[in-house]
Parts: sequence; C-alpha cells; structure tokens
Amino acid sequence: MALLPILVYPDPRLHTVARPVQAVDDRIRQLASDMLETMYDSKGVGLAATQVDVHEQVIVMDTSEEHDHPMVLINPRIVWMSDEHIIWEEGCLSVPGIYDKVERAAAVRVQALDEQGQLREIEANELTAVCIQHEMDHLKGKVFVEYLSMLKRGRIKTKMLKAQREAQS
Ligand code: K1U
Ligand code: ZN
Repeated sequence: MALLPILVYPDPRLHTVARPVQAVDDRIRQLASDMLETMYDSKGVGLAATQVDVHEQVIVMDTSEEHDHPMVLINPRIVWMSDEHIIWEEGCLSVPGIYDKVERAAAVRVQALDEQGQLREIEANELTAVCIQHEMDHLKGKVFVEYLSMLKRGRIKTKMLKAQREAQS
C-alpha cells in the first residue's frame, strides 16, 4: 500500500491521453489499490490514473455515504448518456480549493473491466454519474476547469502557480 503524489494543475502531464490497459494483472491491481488509498486519504470520491502520472485507463471511485463501496473501472466506455443534463458544483484533487458549476449528462451507463478483468456494466446518476464523467475526462487529458471561461481558467492557473511557488519557498 502506498500514497501516490497527485499532479496539480496546470501540470502539463494532466493533458496526457491515457492508453487502454493491456492486461488486468497484479501491477494494475496494485495501482488501483494505491489509488484508492490516495483517494480516501485526500477525501476525494474519485481519482483517475492520469492524476498520479500513470497514463493508463484506470479510475477508482467511492461515492457511497459510508465510504465503503470502492469501485475500480478499467478501460471504461460510456455506452449511453441521458438527454437530461444536471449542473453540479465540481471539485478536483488536482485543482485544490477550486469548485465551480459544470453541466453534464444526468445519467450514464458505462462498461468497464473490474480488477479481476471481468466486464461489468453500471448505470449511474447524480454524484456517481458526474464523477464518472469527470474521471473519464481526466483519462482524455481534460481537467474540469476547461469547461469554465478563459477568464476564470486564467485566474485559477495564476492562483495555483502562486500557491506552488509559496509552498516551495
Ligand atoms: O477527480 C478528482 O479529482 C476527484 C474529484 C471527483 C469529483 C467529485 C465531485 C464532482 C466531480 C468530481 C473529487 O473527489 S473532489 C472532492 C469532492 O468534491 C467531494 C467530496 C465529497 C463528496 C462530494 C464531493
Ligand atoms: Zn479531477
């Protein structure tokens, strides 16, 4: 078990497109286990491998109230999205302290491999649907601030760089 360092925006590595996992083996199970530990430690409800500088299609999530329903999604694929949309105030462990509204599909159906390499299909709504879409964006190299205006994004970038400079000095 290990806590993994999380990349912070505007780190350019957050824009890397993740490749599919070729084999669900012990290396991937260890990665998923370390990602879950890192996510729980950071008080997040999701984490994509991109955020820990591993550019393979692995997502972990736990949107349960008791934080006792870990989920591992490998090579996830959205097979259905609702026409209905919701607006959610999103956060991101790679953009600490920033929350803003993003509009997404209200419900999604996703096919993914689990940590045993079994193909699963899940249907999700509300926070879980938002989280899946947010994490799948990470795997495509997209950070949620890219849905915001250029003005807001510029301010966020400046704030993050200032915080990183201050942490180093
Ligand atoms: O990808 C990440 O950085 C994790 C992110 C996932 C997410 C949460 C909410 C909306 C969209 C995406 C987080 O977990 S940020 C933490 C957070 O906002 C939260 C924590 C507890 C309950 C609900 C949200
Ligand atoms: Zn995020």
